[in-house]
Amino acid sequence: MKSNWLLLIIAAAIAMPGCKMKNTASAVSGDAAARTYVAPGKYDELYNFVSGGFNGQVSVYGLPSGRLLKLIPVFSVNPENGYGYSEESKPMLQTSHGFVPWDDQHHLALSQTNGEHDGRWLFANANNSPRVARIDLKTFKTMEILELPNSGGNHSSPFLTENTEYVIAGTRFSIPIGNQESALDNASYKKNFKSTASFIGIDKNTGHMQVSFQIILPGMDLDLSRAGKGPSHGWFFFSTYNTEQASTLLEVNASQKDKDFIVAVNWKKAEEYVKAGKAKKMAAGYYHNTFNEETHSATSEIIKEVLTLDPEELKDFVYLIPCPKSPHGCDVDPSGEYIVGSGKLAALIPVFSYRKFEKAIADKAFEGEYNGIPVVKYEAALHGEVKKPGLGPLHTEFDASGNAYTSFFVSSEIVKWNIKSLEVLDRVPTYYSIGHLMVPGGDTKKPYGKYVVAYNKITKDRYLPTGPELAQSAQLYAIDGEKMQLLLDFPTIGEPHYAQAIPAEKIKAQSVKFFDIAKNKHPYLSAGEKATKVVREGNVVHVYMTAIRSHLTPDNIEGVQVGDEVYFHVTNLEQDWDIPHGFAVKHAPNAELLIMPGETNTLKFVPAKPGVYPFYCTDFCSALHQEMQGYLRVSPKGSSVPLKW
Ligand code: K7E
Ligand code: RUQ
Ligand code: CUA
Repeated sequence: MKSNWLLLIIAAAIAMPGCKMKNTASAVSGDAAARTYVAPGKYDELYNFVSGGFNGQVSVYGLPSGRLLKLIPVFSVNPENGYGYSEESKPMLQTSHGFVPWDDQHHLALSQTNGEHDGRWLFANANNSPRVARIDLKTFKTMEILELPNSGGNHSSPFLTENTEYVIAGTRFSIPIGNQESALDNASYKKNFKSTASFIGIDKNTGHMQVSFQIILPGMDLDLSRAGKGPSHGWFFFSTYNTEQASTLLEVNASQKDKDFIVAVNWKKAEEYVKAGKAKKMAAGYYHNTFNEETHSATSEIIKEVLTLDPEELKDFVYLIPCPKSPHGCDVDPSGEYIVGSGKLAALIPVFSYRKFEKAIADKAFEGEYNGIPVVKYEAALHGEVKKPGLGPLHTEFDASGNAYTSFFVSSEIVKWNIKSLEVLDRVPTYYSIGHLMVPGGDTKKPYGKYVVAYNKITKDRYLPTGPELAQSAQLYAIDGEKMQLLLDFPTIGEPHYAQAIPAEKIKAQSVKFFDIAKNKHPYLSAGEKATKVVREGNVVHVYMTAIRSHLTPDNIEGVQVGDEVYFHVTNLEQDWDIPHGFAVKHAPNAELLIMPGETNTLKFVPAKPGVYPFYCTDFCSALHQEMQGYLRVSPKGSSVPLKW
């Protein structure tokens, strides 16, 4: 019965009038449904973490079902769980330019040990206000956000080294260092504008981030990057565009050169320079925000300086490899030997060999210098070119059998090719216009293979129409056969760029179910109902409140006056999985709180008018959920009504 039903759907799709892409339905074969169907109550095989683009958040899907499991707020506020609204989470979004509750989130990186995903942390970049975040995969919570100094746009980020020694972040927009004002002509650009590559050291045990050093590069735009691995461990590769160093990127201006560069950085050598005291201290002022697991609260620290390295002075640790026309993706294969550049305007894909590159440096096979940095001869570092693969190559991922998968924006397809032979093996259309693509584990030494997911820029007619504004889209393809096979479409939250996926086993067992209230060190904790109270300190009122099925304590509060700063510190006393309580106060603009079992969260409210303000639990938690409510009496300023609860 089930398969007949499916055939009907497929037949209907083919017959659909106005279905412009004839391939759409025929590209899906009969077993696609069986391969993506995860029965109710069954778990998916993989977690898929997907960047949210200009939504600023990260979403988590199950694969192969494409089911949305969770939205993790990172660089955007999220009313659903109070991120960015609660007093505890607000410091996470502080920057040297104030509270920035939005960003453009492009890339994700799962932490690695020995070149394999270890399931500990997920790093995310903010492109606009340069920041890097760390999400803990035990709680799926954003635990840390580090602002980056001397960065004009944190696009080439976060990409990490084989053992998560560093998370690397490269500037997309060159800017004058220190961000002083400058005229915007080509001469000023060449003189004042620089790009930076930040090497963010990661603490092995805690995951804590700090800017270990920055490399100040000439004013070209760093676009994407990857760390070397295996033989190329110790190196890091960035793609660049606008090596003309033009202040305007009108095509004539910035793409006049036949080739831009891949920037190869020997970070082991950079480390030595830093150890030898050769880095320069530069004044800075950037935010480092961390969420403390014991107090369940975030704090901000301002860091005053940064160490910088200049490759025009310190030699032999930065080299350039010519790469045809406006390279975008810069990807290293699982063996660590091949580096794939993707020129957006090039009709071929150059593949470089690490061994040849190494030899070229040893032999000084340079074609010249660029701003004092040696440029290796193209042919000397080249393994070969994939000829006429498609139009507009963007990104490349790898399987475990020596094949590469490249996304082509202009021709809207995924092309599979062999890394050694450079032969094109297969191509499938994407609906429509793919940006990134992802093979689970495709950036590691051991790809899990099996699927490739396309993250598309244009959705058009793929789903029921929802007016001019449509959800963005991902597509799942099987790659375990000789030919790629389209299995599934699923909508995404925000614009998906890069994504990561990891087998569920690596995360599932360690997932925290609730917080141990005995370990809660929040300064305004109420460890039980007896500990609840209301305390006035001048015009600040602290309400120590508890929530447990099915009441809030205290539930009637009097003696608060107009203009008081009222802080409701609500502790969820439950010690059971999936029993959160919510909290909202009538007219309080700070959205709501969602308090997990064992946690304390704070909502700030400054009443502007006298009256009676109901408050209540917003999350349906028990049969008597509706009864979880209370009243706040607000009297005029100077009133003699005493504090009472
Ligand atoms: Cu190609 Cu920002 Cu990674 Cu998007 S970038 S597609
Ligand atoms: S109540 S179950 Cu408002 Cu009907 Cu929600
Ligand atoms: Cu607590 Cu609803």
